[in-house]
Amino acid sequence: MVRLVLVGPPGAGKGTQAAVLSEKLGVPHISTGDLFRANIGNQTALGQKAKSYMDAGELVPDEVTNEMVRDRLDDDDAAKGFLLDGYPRNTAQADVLSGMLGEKGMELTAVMQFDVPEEELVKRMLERGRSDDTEDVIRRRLAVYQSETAPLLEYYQGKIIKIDAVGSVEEISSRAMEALRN
Ligand code: B4P
Repeated sequence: MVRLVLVGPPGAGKGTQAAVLSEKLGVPHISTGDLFRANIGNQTALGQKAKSYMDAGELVPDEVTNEMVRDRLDDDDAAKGFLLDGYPRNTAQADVLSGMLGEKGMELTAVMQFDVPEEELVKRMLERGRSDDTEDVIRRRLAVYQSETAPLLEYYQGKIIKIDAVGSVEEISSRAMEALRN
């Protein structure tokens, strides 16, 4: 049973690798970014709340994010393990996650850190061109990562598996699978 958290700066390829790894590991891929974008697409109240934050490169408020994840982890398929992509994104969310898992008698297997130099991140996001991939918003998201998300690396000390996430998608997923086996 694998319960994995993927951490890395915006554009590091968390979503790309999560899709591959969830297939290989046979566990659901739970992406807060994708859940928000689906809510925006469906014009739900949650989507309306999230949109202005995402467009500005800020984190969506914790209450909204935590409740959305709690609902998703209550789904039956998450009982067999999961890959959390983009959550938690700060230590307050990590505390909430730890509480949610504790209530279910679960623990994280590991936290996978995707390591990519900043120039490469900016290049990937500008090429992708999602609506929040403009130069100004990218800079803001990178700054938010440094101040809010990077402290998770300390928080999860002892559980971190660091992956060199430069290379082809296949090379990186092989590195990740190899690291998980060890
Ligand atoms: P996310 O949807 O999580 O997006 P991301 O961090 O920008 O991207 P990711 O690392 O998944 O990169 P991807 O695989 O797409 O977040 C978006 C926003 O949602 C946040 O800014 C925030 O507002 C909000 N949000 C999400 N979670 C939240 C939370 N927990 N709390 C509060 N707010 C939250 O890859 C990027 C690009 O690189 C793609 O174009 C891809 O094709 C390319 N790529 C991937 N791998 C590559 C490789 N090996 N080589 C070259 N290119 C590659």
